[in-house]
Amino acid sequence: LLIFTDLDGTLLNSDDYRYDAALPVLKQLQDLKIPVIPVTSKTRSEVEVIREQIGLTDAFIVENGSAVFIPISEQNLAFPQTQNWGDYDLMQFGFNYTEARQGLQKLAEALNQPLKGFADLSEADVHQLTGLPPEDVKRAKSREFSEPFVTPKNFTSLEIEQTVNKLGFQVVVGDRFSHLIGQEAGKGKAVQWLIQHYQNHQPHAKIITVGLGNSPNDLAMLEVVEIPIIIPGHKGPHPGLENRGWKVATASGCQGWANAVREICNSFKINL
Ligand code: 2M8
Repeated sequence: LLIFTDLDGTLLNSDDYRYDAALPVLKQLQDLKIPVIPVTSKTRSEVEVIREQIGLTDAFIVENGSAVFIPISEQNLAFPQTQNWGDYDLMQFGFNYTEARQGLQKLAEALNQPLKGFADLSEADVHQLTGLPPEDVKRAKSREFSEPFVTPKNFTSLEIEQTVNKLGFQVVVGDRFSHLIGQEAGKGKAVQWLIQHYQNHQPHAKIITVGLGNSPNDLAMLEVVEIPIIIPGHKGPHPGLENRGWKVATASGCQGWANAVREICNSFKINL
C-alpha cells in the first residue's frame, strides 16, 4: 500500500490545521512501514516541520507537484534522474522560483492587471490571508519552485488558465490563491513518477495506491491512484469533485482522513 495525501483540508483540518485525530493511524502505518506521502501546495520547509511533528519519514511532493523530495536515508531505493539536494534526492518537474516570479510578471502584463504573489505580500499579509502563525508564514513564503498569487476576481478560471498556458506555464486556480507552476509540473505527474519508482524497486509486488484530497487541485492526483478518497469540507465534498463515484470520507479534515484510511486498510486485512 502507498498512501498519497494532500495536507490542508485533508490530513490537516482546513480551519485550524490540526491533525491530532489522525495521529494514532499515522503511527500504526509507520510501524507497518506503509508509506504516507504528502502531496501538497506547501513548500519543502513547511512539509519538513509537519513530517517531523507527525513522524513521517518517506518521500514528499511539494508546491503542487513541482518537486519530489526523497530522503537519502532510504538507501534501498535507487532513483535515477534525481539530483542531490542536501539530505534528499530531488526530482524537479517545475521551474525554479525565479522563473515562476518572471511568469507572474508576464501574466500581470498579459491580463493588464496587477497581481500579488507571495513575494509581494508581507508576512503580516500572508498571516491575515492564511491564518498561519508567524513562524509558519516564513516557511510558506520560502518558495523554491512555484508562486502562489491572490486569485484576481475579475477573470474566470478559464481566462486565467488560457493566458497562463500561452505564456508556457500552468496554473492551479484556487479560491484564495492560484499557484503558478511549470508546464511539466503537477500533482498527477509527480505521483505517477513516484509510483513507478516504488514499482521498479519491487517489480513483483502488487502495489496498491490510495490518494486522499479535498479540492480540485487534488484531481490530478486522485485520477492516477487506484483508490481515490475525497475528504469533505464542513458542507460536504467540494463541488469540483462531485459525481465521480469516488469514496467520500465520513467526516471532514483529520478525523475523516483517519476514518477513511482505517477503513481501506481493514478492507485489505490490515487491522488498524
Ligand atoms: C497556500 O496553499 C493553500 C492550499 O494548500 C491555498 O492555495 O489556499 C500555500 O501558500 C501554502 O504554502 C500555505 O501553507 C497555505 C496556507 O493556507 O496556502
